[in-house]
Amino acid sequence: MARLSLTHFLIRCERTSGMDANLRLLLETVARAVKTISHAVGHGALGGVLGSAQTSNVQGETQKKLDIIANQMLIEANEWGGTLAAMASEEMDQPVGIPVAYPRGDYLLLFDPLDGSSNIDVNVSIGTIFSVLRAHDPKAEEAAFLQPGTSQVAAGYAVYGPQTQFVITVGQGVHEFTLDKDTGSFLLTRENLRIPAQTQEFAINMSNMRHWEAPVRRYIDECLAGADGPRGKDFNMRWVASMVSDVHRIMQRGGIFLYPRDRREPGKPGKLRLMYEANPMALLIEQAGGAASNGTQRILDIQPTSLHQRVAVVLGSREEVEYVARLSA
Ligand code: P6P
Repeated sequence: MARLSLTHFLIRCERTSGMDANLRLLLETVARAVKTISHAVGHGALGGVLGSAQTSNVQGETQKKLDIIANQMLIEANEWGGTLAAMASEEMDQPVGIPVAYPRGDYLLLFDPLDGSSNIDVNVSIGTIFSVLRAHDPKAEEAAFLQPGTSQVAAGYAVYGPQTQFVITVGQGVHEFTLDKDTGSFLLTRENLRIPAQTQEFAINMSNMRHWEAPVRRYIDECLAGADGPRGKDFNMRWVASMVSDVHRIMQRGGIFLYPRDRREPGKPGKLRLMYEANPMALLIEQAGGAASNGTQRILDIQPTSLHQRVAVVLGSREEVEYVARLSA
Protein backbone atom coordinates (compact mmCIF):
# COMPACT_ATOMS: atom_id res chain seq x y z
CA MET A 1 0.00 0.00 0.00
CA ALA A 2 1.46 3.39 -1.02
CA ARG A 3 2.63 5.56 1.86
CA LEU A 4 0.81 8.83 2.53
CA SER A 5 2.71 11.96 1.54
CA LEU A 6 2.96 14.81 4.06
CA THR A 7 0.56 16.87 1.95
CA HIS A 8 -2.01 14.06 1.78
CA PHE A 9 -1.66 13.46 5.54
CA LEU A 10 -2.15 17.14 6.36
CA ILE A 11 -5.14 17.51 4.02
CA ARG A 12 -6.66 14.47 5.76
CA CYS A 13 -6.06 16.24 9.10
CA GLU A 14 -7.72 19.36 7.69
CA ARG A 15 -10.78 17.38 6.60
CA THR A 16 -11.13 15.15 9.69
CA SER A 17 -10.11 17.51 12.49
CA GLY A 18 -10.79 20.94 11.05
CA MET A 19 -7.14 21.95 11.03
CA ASP A 20 -6.78 25.46 9.66
CA ALA A 21 -5.73 25.44 5.98
CA ASN A 22 -3.17 28.15 6.68
CA LEU A 23 -1.56 26.00 9.38
CA ARG A 24 -1.37 23.14 6.88
CA LEU A 25 0.26 25.48 4.36
CA LEU A 26 2.72 26.68 7.01
CA LEU A 27 3.76 23.12 7.90
CA GLU A 28 4.24 22.25 4.25
CA THR A 29 6.34 25.39 3.78
CA VAL A 30 8.54 24.50 6.76
CA ALA A 31 8.94 21.00 5.30
CA ARG A 32 10.03 22.49 1.98
CA ALA A 33 12.63 24.65 3.78
CA VAL A 34 13.82 21.56 5.64
CA LYS A 35 14.46 19.85 2.29
CA THR A 36 16.66 22.73 1.16
CA ILE A 37 18.54 22.66 4.48
CA SER A 38 19.00 18.90 4.15
CA HIS A 39 20.43 19.42 0.66
CA ALA A 40 22.89 22.07 1.91
CA VAL A 41 23.93 19.97 4.93
CA GLY A 42 24.42 16.95 2.65
CA HIS A 43 26.96 18.83 0.52
CA GLY A 44 29.24 19.44 3.53
CA ALA A 45 32.76 20.36 2.55
CA LEU A 46 31.88 19.97 -1.14
CA GLY A 47 29.50 22.89 -0.81
CA GLY A 48 31.89 25.11 1.09
CA VAL A 49 29.34 25.34 3.93
CA LEU A 50 31.36 23.94 6.82
CA GLY A 51 33.29 25.82 9.44
CA SER A 52 32.73 29.02 11.37
CA ALA A 53 30.99 32.08 9.98
CA GLN A 54 33.31 34.20 12.16
CA THR A 55 30.21 35.77 13.80
CA SER A 56 28.39 35.25 17.10
CA ASN A 57 24.67 34.91 17.82
CA VAL A 58 22.65 36.54 20.58
CA GLN A 59 23.72 33.69 22.86
CA GLY A 60 27.33 34.75 22.38
CA GLU A 61 28.04 31.50 20.57
CA THR A 62 30.19 31.35 17.43
CA GLN A 63 27.92 30.76 14.46
CA LYS A 64 28.67 28.08 11.89
CA LYS A 65 28.16 28.96 8.23
CA LEU A 66 25.33 26.43 8.09
CA ASP A 67 23.58 28.07 11.08
CA ILE A 68 23.22 31.24 9.04
CA ILE A 69 22.39 29.45 5.79
CA ALA A 70 19.65 27.39 7.47
CA ASN A 71 18.26 30.48 9.20
CA GLN A 72 18.05 32.35 5.89
CA MET A 73 16.42 29.38 4.16
CA LEU A 74 13.65 29.25 6.77
CA ILE A 75 13.04 33.00 6.56
CA GLU A 76 12.98 33.11 2.75
CA ALA A 77 10.66 30.10 2.51
CA ASN A 78 8.16 31.42 5.07
CA GLU A 79 8.02 35.20 4.58
CA TRP A 80 5.85 35.37 1.43
CA GLY A 81 3.11 32.74 1.98
CA GLY A 82 0.65 34.84 4.00
CA THR A 83 0.59 32.46 6.99
CA LEU A 84 2.86 34.37 9.40
CA ALA A 85 2.84 37.63 11.33
CA ALA A 86 6.48 37.25 12.41
CA MET A 87 9.37 34.84 12.94
CA ALA A 88 11.93 34.39 15.73
CA SER A 89 15.13 32.37 15.70
CA GLU A 90 17.99 31.33 17.94
CA GLU A 91 20.23 33.05 15.39
CA MET A 92 18.52 36.46 15.51
CA ASP A 93 18.50 38.86 18.44
CA GLN A 94 15.05 40.24 17.61
CA PRO A 95 12.00 38.78 15.80
CA VAL A 96 11.55 39.63 12.11
CA GLY A 97 8.25 40.83 10.69
CA ILE A 98 6.79 40.10 7.25
CA PRO A 99 7.98 42.45 4.46
CA VAL A 100 5.28 44.92 3.45
CA ALA A 101 5.25 43.43 -0.05
CA TYR A 102 3.78 40.21 1.34
CA PRO A 103 0.47 39.41 3.12
CA ARG A 104 0.61 38.81 6.86
CA GLY A 105 -0.97 35.79 8.54
CA ASP A 106 -2.18 34.64 11.96
CA TYR A 107 0.78 32.56 13.15
CA LEU A 108 4.19 33.08 14.72
CA LEU A 109 7.03 30.73 13.76
CA LEU A 110 9.98 30.16 16.08
CA PHE A 111 12.95 27.97 15.24
CA ASP A 112 16.41 26.75 16.03
CA PRO A 113 17.46 26.49 12.39
CA LEU A 114 20.32 24.11 12.95
CA ASP A 115 20.49 22.38 16.33
CA GLY A 116 23.65 20.55 17.28
CA SER A 117 26.01 22.91 15.52
CA SER A 118 29.03 21.45 17.31
CA ASN A 119 28.42 18.29 15.25
CA ILE A 120 28.18 19.91 11.82
CA ASP A 121 31.88 19.72 10.94
CA VAL A 122 32.27 16.10 12.12
CA ASN A 123 29.35 14.68 10.14
CA VAL A 124 27.18 13.75 13.13
CA SER A 125 23.38 14.10 12.85
CA ILE A 126 21.98 17.60 13.40
CA GLY A 127 18.49 19.02 13.06
CA THR A 128 15.97 21.84 12.89
CA ILE A 129 13.43 22.52 15.65
CA PHE A 130 10.32 24.67 15.18
CA SER A 131 7.32 25.88 17.15
CA VAL A 132 4.08 27.57 15.99
CA LEU A 133 2.06 30.03 18.09
CA ARG A 134 -0.98 32.15 17.27
CA ALA A 135 -0.29 35.84 16.66
CA HIS A 136 -2.48 37.87 19.01
CA ASP A 137 -0.69 41.13 18.29
CA PRO A 138 -0.08 42.73 14.86
CA LYS A 139 3.37 43.93 15.91
CA ALA A 140 6.38 41.67 15.36
CA GLU A 141 7.71 42.36 18.83
CA GLU A 142 9.23 40.03 21.40
CA ALA A 143 6.19 40.37 23.70
CA ALA A 144 3.94 38.71 21.09
CA PHE A 145 6.03 35.53 21.35
CA LEU A 146 6.03 35.27 25.15
CA GLN A 147 3.32 32.61 25.38
CA PRO A 148 3.60 29.41 27.46
CA GLY A 149 4.29 26.14 25.66
CA THR A 150 0.68 25.04 26.15
CA SER A 151 -0.24 27.76 23.62
CA GLN A 152 1.63 26.05 20.77
CA VAL A 153 -0.64 25.01 17.90
CA ALA A 154 2.07 22.90 16.25
CA ALA A 155 5.68 21.84 16.77
CA GLY A 156 8.20 19.62 15.08
CA TYR A 157 11.77 18.84 14.18
CA ALA A 158 13.83 17.59 11.28
CA VAL A 159 16.76 15.19 11.69
CA TYR A 160 19.53 15.38 9.08
CA GLY A 161 21.05 11.93 9.51
CA PRO A 162 21.32 8.76 7.42
CA GLN A 163 17.74 9.64 6.54
CA THR A 164 16.17 13.09 6.58
CA GLN A 165 13.10 12.79 8.81
CA PHE A 166 10.39 15.28 9.70
CA VAL A 167 8.45 14.72 12.93
CA ILE A 168 5.43 16.89 13.74
CA THR A 169 2.43 17.35 15.99
CA VAL A 170 -0.64 19.56 15.60
CA GLY A 171 -1.96 18.39 18.97
CA GLN A 172 -3.32 15.05 17.76
CA GLY A 173 -0.36 12.73 18.27
CA VAL A 174 3.14 12.68 16.81
CA HIS A 175 3.82 11.55 13.25
CA GLU A 176 7.09 10.80 11.46
CA PHE A 177 7.83 11.37 7.78
CA THR A 178 10.93 10.24 5.90
CA LEU A 179 12.27 12.10 2.87
CA ASP A 180 12.15 10.04 -0.31
CA LYS A 181 15.22 11.55 -1.96
CA ASP A 182 14.24 10.06 -5.33
CA THR A 183 10.96 11.98 -5.50
CA GLY A 184 11.57 14.79 -3.01
CA SER A 185 8.46 13.85 -1.00
CA PHE A 186 8.15 13.35 2.73
CA LEU A 187 6.32 10.02 3.20
CA LEU A 188 4.56 8.87 6.38
CA THR A 189 6.73 6.22 8.07
CA ARG A 190 5.30 6.19 11.61
CA GLU A 191 1.92 7.45 12.86
CA ASN A 192 1.04 8.16 16.51
CA LEU A 193 4.49 7.51 18.01
CA ARG A 194 4.29 6.36 21.66
CA ILE A 195 7.16 6.61 24.16
CA PRO A 196 7.42 3.64 26.62
CA ALA A 197 6.67 4.83 30.17
CA GLN A 198 9.76 3.09 31.55
CA THR A 199 13.34 3.04 30.32
CA GLN A 200 16.87 1.82 31.00
CA GLU A 201 18.66 4.45 28.91
CA PHE A 202 19.69 7.96 29.96
CA ALA A 203 21.21 10.82 27.98
CA ILE A 204 23.31 13.46 29.74
CA ASN A 205 26.70 15.12 29.27
CA MET A 206 28.61 13.27 32.02
CA SER A 207 31.58 15.66 31.84
CA ASN A 208 29.47 18.18 33.78
CA MET A 209 28.88 15.79 36.73
CA ARG A 210 30.89 17.80 39.27
CA HIS A 211 28.70 20.84 38.53
CA TRP A 212 25.30 19.17 38.99
CA GLU A 213 22.96 19.82 41.89
CA ALA A 214 22.46 16.97 44.36
CA PRO A 215 19.20 15.44 43.00
CA VAL A 216 20.63 15.01 39.49
CA ARG A 217 23.87 13.65 40.88
CA ARG A 218 21.90 11.12 42.98
CA TYR A 219 19.72 10.12 40.00
CA ILE A 220 22.73 9.41 37.75
CA ASP A 221 24.62 7.64 40.57
CA GLU A 222 21.61 5.33 40.97
CA CYS A 223 21.57 4.63 37.21
CA LEU A 224 25.30 3.83 37.31
CA ALA A 225 24.80 1.52 40.31
CA GLY A 226 22.68 -0.63 38.03
CA ALA A 227 21.05 -3.89 39.11
CA ASP A 228 22.96 -3.91 42.43
CA GLY A 229 21.74 -0.41 43.28
CA PRO A 230 18.39 1.07 44.35
CA ARG A 231 16.95 0.94 40.83
CA GLY A 232 17.47 -2.82 40.59
CA LYS A 233 18.25 -2.66 36.86
CA ASP A 234 21.19 -1.81 34.62
CA PHE A 235 21.14 1.39 32.54
CA ASN A 236 22.71 2.26 29.20
CA MET A 237 23.88 5.76 28.22
CA ARG A 238 23.77 7.78 25.00
CA TRP A 239 24.79 11.42 24.35
CA VAL A 240 24.80 12.67 20.74
CA ALA A 241 25.07 16.37 21.73
CA SER A 242 22.33 17.16 19.21
CA MET A 243 19.10 17.49 21.16
CA VAL A 244 17.13 16.57 18.03
CA SER A 245 18.99 13.25 17.68
CA ASP A 246 18.67 12.35 21.37
CA VAL A 247 14.96 13.24 21.37
CA HIS A 248 14.37 11.30 18.13
CA ARG A 249 15.93 8.18 19.68
CA ILE A 250 13.64 8.60 22.70
CA MET A 251 10.68 8.91 20.34
CA GLN A 252 11.66 5.55 18.81
CA ARG A 253 12.56 3.47 21.92
CA GLY A 254 12.08 5.53 25.08
CA GLY A 255 14.74 6.98 27.35
CA ILE A 256 15.37 10.09 29.43
CA PHE A 257 17.26 13.23 28.32
CA LEU A 258 18.67 15.61 30.90
CA TYR A 259 20.32 18.99 30.49
CA PRO A 260 20.07 20.25 34.09
CA ARG A 261 21.11 23.59 35.48
CA ASP A 262 24.57 23.39 36.94
CA ARG A 263 26.95 25.44 39.06
CA ARG A 264 29.12 26.64 36.15
CA GLU A 265 26.77 29.58 35.64
CA PRO A 266 24.44 29.71 38.68
CA GLY A 267 22.58 32.69 37.20
CA LYS A 268 21.45 30.61 34.21
CA PRO A 269 18.58 28.13 34.74
CA GLY A 270 20.10 25.81 32.11
CA LYS A 271 21.74 25.71 28.69
CA LEU A 272 18.81 24.96 26.39
CA ARG A 273 16.38 27.61 25.16
CA LEU A 274 12.76 27.52 26.23
CA MET A 275 10.94 29.04 23.25
CA TYR A 276 12.47 27.18 20.29
CA GLU A 277 14.09 24.08 21.81
CA ALA A 278 12.45 22.98 25.07
CA ASN A 279 8.84 24.01 24.34
CA PRO A 280 8.48 22.34 20.93
CA MET A 281 10.26 19.20 22.15
CA ALA A 282 8.13 19.16 25.31
CA LEU A 283 4.91 19.31 23.26
CA LEU A 284 6.09 16.47 21.01
CA ILE A 285 7.19 14.35 23.98
CA GLU A 286 3.87 14.85 25.82
CA GLN A 287 1.88 14.18 22.64
CA ALA A 288 3.76 10.85 22.41
CA GLY A 289 2.87 9.97 26.04
CA GLY A 290 6.08 11.15 27.68
CA ALA A 291 6.79 13.95 30.16
CA ALA A 292 8.94 17.09 30.06
CA SER A 293 9.95 19.21 33.06
CA ASN A 294 12.65 21.61 34.17
CA GLY A 295 13.33 19.11 36.94
CA THR A 296 10.34 20.12 39.04
CA GLN A 297 7.88 22.10 36.85
CA ARG A 298 6.13 21.05 33.61
CA ILE A 299 8.00 22.88 30.82
CA LEU A 300 4.82 23.69 28.88
CA ASP A 301 3.44 25.59 31.88
CA ILE A 302 6.41 27.97 32.17
CA GLN A 303 5.42 31.57 31.47
CA PRO A 304 8.24 33.01 29.32
CA THR A 305 9.79 36.36 30.26
CA SER A 306 12.20 36.72 27.35
CA LEU A 307 12.57 35.28 23.84
CA HIS A 308 15.97 33.66 24.37
CA GLN A 309 15.56 32.54 27.96
CA ARG A 310 17.12 29.25 28.95
CA VAL A 311 15.65 26.37 30.92
CA ALA A 312 16.75 23.12 32.53
CA VAL A 313 15.35 20.11 30.67
CA VAL A 314 14.41 16.62 31.84
CA LEU A 315 12.25 14.81 29.29
CA GLY A 316 11.32 11.37 27.95
CA SER A 317 9.76 8.24 29.44
CA ARG A 318 7.06 9.47 31.79
CA GLU A 319 7.81 7.30 34.85
CA GLU A 320 11.52 8.16 34.70
CA VAL A 321 10.89 11.92 34.44
CA GLU A 322 8.48 11.67 37.39
CA TYR A 323 11.14 9.77 39.38
CA VAL A 324 13.66 12.59 38.83
CA ALA A 325 11.02 15.12 39.95
CA ARG A 326 10.48 13.15 43.19
CA LEU A 327 14.22 13.22 43.88
CA SER A 328 14.20 16.98 43.30
CA ALA A 329 11.17 17.69 45.52
P1 P6P B 1 26.94 20.06 25.25
C1 P6P B 1 23.57 21.75 20.81
O1 P6P B 1 24.50 22.81 20.86
C2 P6P B 1 22.69 21.84 22.04
O2 P6P B 1 22.03 23.06 22.09
C3 P6P B 1 21.70 20.67 22.06
O3 P6P B 1 21.31 20.29 20.80
C4 P6P B 1 22.49 19.58 22.75
O4 P6P B 1 21.66 18.66 23.45
C5 P6P B 1 23.36 20.36 23.73
O5 P6P B 1 23.49 21.69 23.21
C6 P6P B 1 24.74 19.74 23.85
O6 P6P B 1 25.43 20.49 24.83
O7 P6P B 1 27.25 20.92 26.45
O8 P6P B 1 26.90 18.58 25.58
O9 P6P B 1 27.81 20.34 24.04
